[in-house]
Amino acid sequence: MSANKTEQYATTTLDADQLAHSIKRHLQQSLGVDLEEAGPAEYWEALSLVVREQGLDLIRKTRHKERDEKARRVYYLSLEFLVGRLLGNNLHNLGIYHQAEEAMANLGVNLSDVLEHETDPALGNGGLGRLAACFMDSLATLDLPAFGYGINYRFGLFKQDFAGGKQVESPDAWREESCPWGIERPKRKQLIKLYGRVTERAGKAVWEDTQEILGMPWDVPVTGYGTDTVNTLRLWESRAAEGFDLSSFDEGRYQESRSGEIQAENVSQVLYPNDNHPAGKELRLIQQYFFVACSIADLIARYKRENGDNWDGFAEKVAIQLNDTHPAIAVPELMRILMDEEDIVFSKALSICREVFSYTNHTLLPEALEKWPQNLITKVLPRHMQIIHMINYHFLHTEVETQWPGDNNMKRRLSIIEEPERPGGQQMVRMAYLSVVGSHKVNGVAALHSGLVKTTLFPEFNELWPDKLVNVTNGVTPRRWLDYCNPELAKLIDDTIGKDEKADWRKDLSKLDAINAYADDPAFQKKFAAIKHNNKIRFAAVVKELCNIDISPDAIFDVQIKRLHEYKRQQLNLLHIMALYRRLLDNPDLDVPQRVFIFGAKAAPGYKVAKTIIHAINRVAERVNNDRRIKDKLKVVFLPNYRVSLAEKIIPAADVSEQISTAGFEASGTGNMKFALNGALTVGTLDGANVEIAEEVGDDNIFIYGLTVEEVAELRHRGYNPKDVYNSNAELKAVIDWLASGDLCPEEPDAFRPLVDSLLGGDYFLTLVDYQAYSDAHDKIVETWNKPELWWKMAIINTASMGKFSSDRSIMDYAKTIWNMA
Ligand code: GPQ
Repeated sequence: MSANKTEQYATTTLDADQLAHSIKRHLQQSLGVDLEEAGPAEYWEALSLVVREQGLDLIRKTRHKERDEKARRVYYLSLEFLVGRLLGNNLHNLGIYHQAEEAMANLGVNLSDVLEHETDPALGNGGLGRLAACFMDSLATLDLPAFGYGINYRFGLFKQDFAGGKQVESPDAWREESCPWGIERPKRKQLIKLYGRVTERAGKAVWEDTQEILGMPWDVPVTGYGTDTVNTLRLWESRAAEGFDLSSFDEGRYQESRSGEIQAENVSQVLYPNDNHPAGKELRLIQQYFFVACSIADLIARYKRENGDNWDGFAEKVAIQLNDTHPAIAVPELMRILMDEEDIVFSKALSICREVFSYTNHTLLPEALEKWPQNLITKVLPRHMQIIHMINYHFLHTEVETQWPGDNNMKRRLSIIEEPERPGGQQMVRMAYLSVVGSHKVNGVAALHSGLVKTTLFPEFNELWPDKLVNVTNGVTPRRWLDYCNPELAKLIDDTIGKDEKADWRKDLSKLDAINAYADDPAFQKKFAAIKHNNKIRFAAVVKELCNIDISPDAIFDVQIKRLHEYKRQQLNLLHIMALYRRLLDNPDLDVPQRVFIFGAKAAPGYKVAKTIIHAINRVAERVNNDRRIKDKLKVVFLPNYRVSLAEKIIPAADVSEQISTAGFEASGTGNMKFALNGALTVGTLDGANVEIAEEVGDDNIFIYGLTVEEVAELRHRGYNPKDVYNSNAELKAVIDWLASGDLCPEEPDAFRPLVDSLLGGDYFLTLVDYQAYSDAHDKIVETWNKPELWWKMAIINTASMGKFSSDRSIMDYAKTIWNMA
């Protein structure tokens, strides 16, 4: 897999002079800008074009190498790739960051100012999309042949602002600010079909009277660190299949003539802004099928170019990973092509599918498991609905029947088609079941989660196919999430453990373990703490600029950044902040360290309670930040428009990482890994990958609190009334009453009602139950903060113990246990 030393690290040999020359050339010849006119934005674009050239050159070489080697390729199908800014990351990966810095300096420009001009491509919602981006980085870094397939949305995730503390959304037309990364590839366009009907001719199914959409691929080069491998992220854009109708153009009905085109273009217009909650809209189903059908046709064409028409070898060359159930329609799509276009019989087609596909589950939330009305699939994809029935029939009447003979109840439970509970209800297609039945492996994303997938989500499947359900714990790329975002810490690590090729933790994160030896070393602690302090100073300037709030770098920076969701429990953090504030009001001279609570979160526009939580946090922030009585001991900051580029600034500056989901709900979490890697201490429940983080750092180096999965189940079984907790905890009662009182939002006294009702009327996410333990955990945090040697020792151990959580390790796990590629 790895080449010799010179090859591995000699990705590109451009020096500063050559770079400066190419930058000038692009400024003048690609952008048509004079040197004197160019500002940071133009320099950003010119340098990006230089890097794109390098990327394209290496993509071509990678393609030739792969053709010669004829290895298996993995195709990662995902509706989201939250890649973040690309220029700085690509410069790092290509090994020309410092040369670029020098080239820019020679041109009188500061590279870091230039990098700030890149708009984040927000082609994802949260963890699921960001994971796909980390995986693409690791696949290239590990020299694995891979393509990412997704959608080139015109509008990424909405931009967020606050008005009176409430979330306001606006569209993010990210490409309009220019995006030099994508390269249009008309030669590889695809035509896909929708709607229509299925007839039978000469014993064969014919799908006809369809509408057609054109899929135009845009290729984004994905560089790897310290390697010449550059993979492709191929994002599809929808277009009208035919040009406009000239006769109506002649009649002066231009708008009308283009109406067909506009409909087709709609398909790739917007990313649905829901996280852990499907939208259930027809256009979303069409998006799913559109990108799946384009991708499958594209990969089959590539297979045929390289291997000819022999389907027997297909599964040896192709592995397809389904990132959640969003691309699950790929299973009947490949079946359709094999049966209807390639004349392969059903049973053989199904076994090819099962060799090729595998599926990653990212959630246990029942409402997040995708189901589509059978009627809708029949309308949009009539042939696929027939094939789903064929798969289901085979599955129930051979496989389920063999395992549980005559057990109709089991057939009903495992059927891909869910029968309506009430008469008149509709049949629904369970996309998760379709994915399990169509795949050879199904994985959860952390050990605890994968265990629950086996025992609570798919227990019958696990009995039927005991080797099918496996775990692959998530990971994050250490290139972006340590090297790039925290250069001072990266350098301290290099200076401490060396940076020859062998010791490069950037390629083998387990090398960080050597830092454990320095956890007690006062000199090392001093350096480590100084770096954190510098990061906090820089971040405080960002807060000042964005929010006009002064925060002290000497305060504890306590951070919760992630999508807003009740199961993630930002509301628990809020209740505790309100209590801290009241404690300070009761006793303004309380001898406590200064604390800053920092939030970043977008709420799905239709998610009422989530939006109420944002509003409430902002109102509490306003009150707390402007109260002179508490002498700056407490500050609350809610950064608007949280996104990858902000995360890169917040995480290196964090002291405390809030990972406080109700146990059993956060499949893994990946922010938790990024914080610990950058030396923040976690306060968290035994949920998702927190469990494995605790194992790695040791129980003494993490603040674990709250109910476990088992205790949650027990409590639900016993029955739980939130009012009991409310009435028995005076502090908690006081803050909830305060929320409900209207005092924080006098112009709309009922504004926080949805939140209060959710807490007192059921409290499904057990916020109140965990309150006291959470508050106690925070007391322990303060106690530890007051012992700096202990604090920094713990922080260092956290950084040193994160080796397991590199996405390189995750990808090697996939390659070995699922893709059969290593
Ligand atoms: N995740 Cl189902 C999302 O970000 N969006 C989703 O729609 C679903 C899951 C997350 C999940 O909540 C996190 O716990 C994981 O760490 C992440 O996927 C990646 O696996």
